[in-house]
Amino acid sequence: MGILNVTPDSFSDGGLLRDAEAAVERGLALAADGADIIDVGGESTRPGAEPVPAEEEIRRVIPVVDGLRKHSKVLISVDTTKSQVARRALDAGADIINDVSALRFDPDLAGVIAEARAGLVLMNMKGTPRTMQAAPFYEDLLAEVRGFLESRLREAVSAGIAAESVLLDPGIGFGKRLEHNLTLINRLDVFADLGRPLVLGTSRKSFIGKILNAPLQERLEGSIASAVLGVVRGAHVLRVHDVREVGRAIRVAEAIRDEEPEPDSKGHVRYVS
Ligand code: 8Y4
Repeated sequence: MGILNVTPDSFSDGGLLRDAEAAVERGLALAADGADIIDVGGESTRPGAEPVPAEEEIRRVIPVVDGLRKHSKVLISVDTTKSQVARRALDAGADIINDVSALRFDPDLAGVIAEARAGLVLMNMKGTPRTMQAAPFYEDLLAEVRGFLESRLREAVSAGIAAESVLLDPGIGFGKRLEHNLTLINRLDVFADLGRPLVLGTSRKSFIGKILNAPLQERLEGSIASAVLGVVRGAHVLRVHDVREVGRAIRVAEAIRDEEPEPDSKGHVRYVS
């Protein structure tokens, strides 16, 4: 899943139409680099970010979904928590809603997704983007995140969304400290029995910056390392900026992981993880 930000801070050169055209070009380049899904996002979810009105999010996102749909069959996901944005995006040909609120912010979102028979990513976040990084605390991190995802999956199914259309995501960086992020990546296996594909978003995030003491532009190696570990631990979809580089690393990692193991002299095979 390639990240396509359409917030003004990330893209704008002033003109609305030219912004949208540049974003479509960027999305097509992500697809050419091997992305199976393009994740279009018009609302900044940075810690403390102000909410964006639905009309503004629609102005940013819909022309880009339109343009991508015209030029490519790539799966399109739209990063939104708002039913009005989702409805317009799905009408324009989007396939998946990537909802960082996991259906907690807009009571009409689940119905819109059910009606369209669209895909849905349910992500864990403690609190809201405004509050999530204020001293996040967990009694039992893995049990809490797993329980959250299980209950949000039930909520989606109650609203008429097929379980088979849902993907789950532990929400790296959303109301988590460094150690929480590392534990969630390392213990992705605890989410396997929820029976749904797992999405992992580590690309360029601040936990990498903290480990490497590196600014945003110098986090590629850390992004690749975390993506590879994530896949080894069971991630199915990686939300990334650097599609070509991460994709090539994952191909090598998967070839190694999937090679037939050579038994020892007693005929035994054991992986030490
Ligand atoms: C540099 C670049 C530093 C990006 C921070 C960031 C996820 C997500 C985001 C995720 C799913 C972000 C919309 C935060 N993260 N959706 N969205 N999973 N499903 N920050 O992990 O990329 S936005």
